Amino acid sequence: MLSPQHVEHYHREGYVVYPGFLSRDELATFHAEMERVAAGSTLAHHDKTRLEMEPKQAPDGTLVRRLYEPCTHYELFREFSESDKLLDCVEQLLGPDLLFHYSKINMKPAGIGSPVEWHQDLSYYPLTNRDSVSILFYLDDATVQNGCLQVIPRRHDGPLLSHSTDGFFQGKVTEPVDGTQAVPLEGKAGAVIFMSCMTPHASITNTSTHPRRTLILSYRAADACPIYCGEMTHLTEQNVRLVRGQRALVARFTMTDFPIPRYEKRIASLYELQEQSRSASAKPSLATARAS
Ligand SMILES: O=C(O)CCC(=O)C(=O)O
Repeated sequence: MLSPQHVEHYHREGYVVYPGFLSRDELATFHAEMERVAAGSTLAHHDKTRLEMEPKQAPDGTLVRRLYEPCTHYELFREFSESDKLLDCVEQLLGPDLLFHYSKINMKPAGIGSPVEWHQDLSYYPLTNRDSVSILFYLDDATVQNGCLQVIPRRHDGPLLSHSTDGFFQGKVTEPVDGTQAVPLEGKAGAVIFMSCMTPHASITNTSTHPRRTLILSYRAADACPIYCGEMTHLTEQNVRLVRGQRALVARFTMTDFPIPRYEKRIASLYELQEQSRSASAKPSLATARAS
């Protein structure tokens, strides 16, 4: 369970860190399952429906960038997503009626792990209200050098920042971000970060010799309903499931308007979208993230 101080910190700052949530045994089991899932994948030959490879490696390179939807595809992670230990914390933040929304594992391999530019998660999946939390479990010790998460505190109650250029969604903030406000969240393996879907966050390239693997799950209040049924929403909603309480009979609206994420080309992952945007503009906003 979260302490009252944790809950207060989450609502005030837009995030809270809880060290030691996962035991050594849980970490070892997660690592083994991830290795099983990634085994045999190369840049040239891998299952694109299940994982994404780091692009800057030889065709026979085996460095995975992301495992898609572990809590949908693999029993171990699915059970974890429905565990009381985790859902009790989510209920403290979002209330009794909860939907599992999506999950992923970002691998950030040593020496190459791709950067993530500033973004707010809600920009990707507009909902009728903001009661949505992203939960990041560090599966390795995370430091600034291997690309720990960085957040801008106290921005979750404000408006959504612009994530589009010329009307097309870029998957990242497209207005200036004051990187001096960034707080790097270093933590030991097993730590968890609960973060509002409106908190701007980023992480730099992993230039260290240690991987920074992170399991990410998102939950939302049952009455936070999608307000735009684009292709990405359609795909993601197939994995949405009630994990606690009751389904909502009424959608709760707390926003009067919300930008539609319109993709210029086909839908793409965060990494691909941000890469496309960087090559189009050659001006990464990540340069403003704190690197030391
Ligand atoms: O892996 C990270 O550092 C951040 C991940 C993230 O923000 C995302 O995948 O949406």
